[in-house]
Amino acid sequence: MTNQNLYTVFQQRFPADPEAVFLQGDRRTVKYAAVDEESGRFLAVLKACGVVPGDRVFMQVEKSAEAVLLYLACLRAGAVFVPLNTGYTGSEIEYFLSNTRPKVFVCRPDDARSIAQLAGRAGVDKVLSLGVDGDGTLMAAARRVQPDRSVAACDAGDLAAILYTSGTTGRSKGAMLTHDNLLSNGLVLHEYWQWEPGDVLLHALPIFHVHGLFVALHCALLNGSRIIFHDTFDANRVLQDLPNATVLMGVPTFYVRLLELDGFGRDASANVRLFISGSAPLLAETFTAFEARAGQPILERYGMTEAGMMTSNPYSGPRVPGTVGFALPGVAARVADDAGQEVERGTVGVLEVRGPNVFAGYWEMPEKTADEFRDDGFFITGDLATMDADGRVTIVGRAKDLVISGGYNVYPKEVEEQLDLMPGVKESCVIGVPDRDLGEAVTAIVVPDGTAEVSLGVAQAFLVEKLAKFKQPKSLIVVDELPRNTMGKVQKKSLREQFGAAS
Ligand code: MCA
Ligand code: AMP
Repeated sequence: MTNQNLYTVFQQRFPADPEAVFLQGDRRTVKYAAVDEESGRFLAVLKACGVVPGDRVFMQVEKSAEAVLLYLACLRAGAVFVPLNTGYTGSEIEYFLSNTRPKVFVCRPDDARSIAQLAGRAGVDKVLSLGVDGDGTLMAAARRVQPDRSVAACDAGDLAAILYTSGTTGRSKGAMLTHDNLLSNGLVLHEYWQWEPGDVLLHALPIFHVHGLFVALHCALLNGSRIIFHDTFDANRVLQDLPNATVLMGVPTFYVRLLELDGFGRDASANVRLFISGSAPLLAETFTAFEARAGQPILERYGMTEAGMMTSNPYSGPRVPGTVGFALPGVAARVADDAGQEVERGTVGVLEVRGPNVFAGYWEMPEKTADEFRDDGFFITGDLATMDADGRVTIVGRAKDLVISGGYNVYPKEVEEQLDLMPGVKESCVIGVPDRDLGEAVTAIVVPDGTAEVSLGVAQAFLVEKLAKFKQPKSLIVVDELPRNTMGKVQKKSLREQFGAAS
């Protein structure tokens, strides 16, 4: 049996040219010829820490070429890579530690002390640090070891990564992704988006979520492409580098911000053959304005942590604004009613999918996993959609209570639970209101109990240690009471209507 480790497929596609560039980062450039050796040093350090196949490795570090090489080292070790949003706070990390119990935690140098304390309490004693300037204990150890040349033998169903995703119950769940989930999706996208020799990817997404870590990196790796690697998204810097790139992947906010720049237009985009958007709905007005300015339409696709990419507008055929295109090859999609029965074409239902892209379940949560699958293996996305006679899918809303802010998911329940603990708050409700820049902005609606002052500033200060910044309310509205239906359930729809004017 051949080794099903995803890294072996990347390795086979590394360009033969010794000068071929893999990552052209903000501080350094990594050639493809150096990837085996550099990731091999990290691999040797991981092994010296006792990492064996199946062990979890946490990474919460700033974006850097080294962070990518660490991901590749984890694949090679057969370890399960667990990337954490750099915005997560101590209390969020504490939960992840107790949930998936890593063998090693790689953190930012500045966090080394606090993470060591949290990790120690969870029985995790191997904490390494990795900074953006080649600093930290991981780099120091990597310089001292000989590169390990091995790639662990894996089956297709072995776990490659766990990505945390929140849920309507408030607690995060670890979505288990296998080598085959990642490889099958990468290969399909590579072909569907017609990657070609010479393609250069402009990468300005974070690398702790599916979009930046898997969709973007894997397509480029499978193509042996050069990646212009920006540490953070800055529209001006993207504009500067567009003439050197052929593909850009981003969340809708990227495109909204590019359109705000006078210098953005046909000339700047002339070398780019593909602008891809996903992670949140792309407004039709953004699509139209972009096409008029850039002279080419954005290609919108649709995905989810648990299922990678599921649908995409076509590369060659019409890209229709407001739609997310067709089920990708190998992915079966249906729009179904509450019982999982396909509804008539054009009717709204919940989108369900099945295919090699669909995850292996939530880490140690068999009931939660079972809740989200039908008996015939279809995964229930929780997104409301329609499918036309040709199979084109339009996402029309969400059955799950979710706010997407700048491409980051925020589950209102998690924020409400914290706000309800705040002095002066009787009860709270969190909704997303339309926001020109972020798509939706987290908004808190609070009923005070009169015992303490309640304001946006007070709430943000109260939440600072508890919730990542992107989950915190951008505005706070005080009301006398929350609207409820006869069953006593808060009517979020009516709050959205009342307070949902675009900002
Ligand atoms: C940053 N902040 C945010 C967000 N990002 N607040 C709410 N929502 C956000 N998305 C905070 C910052 O901490 C900062 O706080 C303040 O808001 C202003 O930051 P700003 O400079 O405007 O933000 P930025 O640094 O420019 O970031 C905006 C961004 C970024 C570029 C849109 O959020 C981003 O890269 N989003 C991509 C997310 C992503 O990759 N999603 C994919 C998930 P302060 O000033 O107080 O410090 S994967 C997925 O969804 C599926 C699988 C799929 O289909 O792809
Ligand atoms: P995540 O859990 O972070 O992977 O986010 C997945 C969710 O993002 C999906 O369930 C959708 O609600 C949303 N999403 C991703 N891409 C799109 C898109 N192109 N249009 C609308 N919603 C999207």
